[in-house]
Amino acid sequence: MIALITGATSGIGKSTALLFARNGWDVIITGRRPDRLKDLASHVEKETGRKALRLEFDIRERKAVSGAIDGLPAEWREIDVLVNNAGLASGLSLIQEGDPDDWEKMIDTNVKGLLYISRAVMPLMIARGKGHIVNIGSIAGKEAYRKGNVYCSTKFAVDALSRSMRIDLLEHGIRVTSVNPGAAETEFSLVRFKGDESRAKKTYQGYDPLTADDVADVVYYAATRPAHVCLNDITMTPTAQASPAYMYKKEG
Ligand code: NDP
Ligand code: 8X3
Repeated sequence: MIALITGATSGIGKSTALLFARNGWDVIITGRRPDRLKDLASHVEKETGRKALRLEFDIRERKAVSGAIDGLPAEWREIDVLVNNAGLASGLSLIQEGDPDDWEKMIDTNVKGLLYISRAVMPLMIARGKGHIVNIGSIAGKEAYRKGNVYCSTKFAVDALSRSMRIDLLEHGIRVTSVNPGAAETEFSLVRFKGDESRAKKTYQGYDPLTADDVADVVYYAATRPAHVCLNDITMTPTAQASPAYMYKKEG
């Protein structure tokens, strides 16, 4: 069995790739940082004995994405599960003060990048009459929150794409699942706050956030249901979080 996980150099994608490999899957791992891809591939191979194929590209570059999938060696083309995980938030600003460069980064990565890789992989699944696409959405794709504007919009788009894919791919026997996490402690906030470590750390203080492993666990669970079962939409939060805006934090 083969799983392709985008954004596997960090956080949820890295945990997901490891979990699939630990359960006997070969993995295709993607991201922009070659050193991290290399480290993960050797970790996978040493710890699990499974194979890991590295694909280094910026998911915003349509030709690079389609070229990487078109160029897959024959033994890697039978992708059973595509985990559309690569994504980011860039900045946290009121809409009237937002930086259009941040907006473009988020839209190009979270929406267009997801489309590019899906467009390249779906024909391979259709040819086999089976496959599973797991899109990593967010609670930000279920409810908007203050200063979340464009990030929320991209995740609302992911939600709409999951629903649309499920309909369009129905006749091909391809399952589509949306996994929508709340706050998970990864490099997400470090990226959102552009390297400001103390601000990123603060995001996860005063409660127990989700871990990348918690999310990977749910992705793997969804991917390993019997063939006739499709989990459509799974929203998961830390116990201390009820919605993007309601977080119970302990003082101190
Ligand atoms: P991380 O920052 O830890 O990981 C993000 C991954 O996405 C990295 O592997 C990164 O790889 C990849 N990525 C980002 N931009 C690009 C790009 N242009 N081209 C290729 N790969 C890219 O964050 P998370 O693990 O938290 O995020 C994973 C997904 O989960 C995202 O879609 C995020 O929106 C979503 N999410 C996260 C939540 C959280 O609280 N952490 C909650 C809900 C959803 P590289 O930099 O090497 O390219
Ligand atoms: C990431 C979680 O609440 O910061 O999607 O939007 S949140």
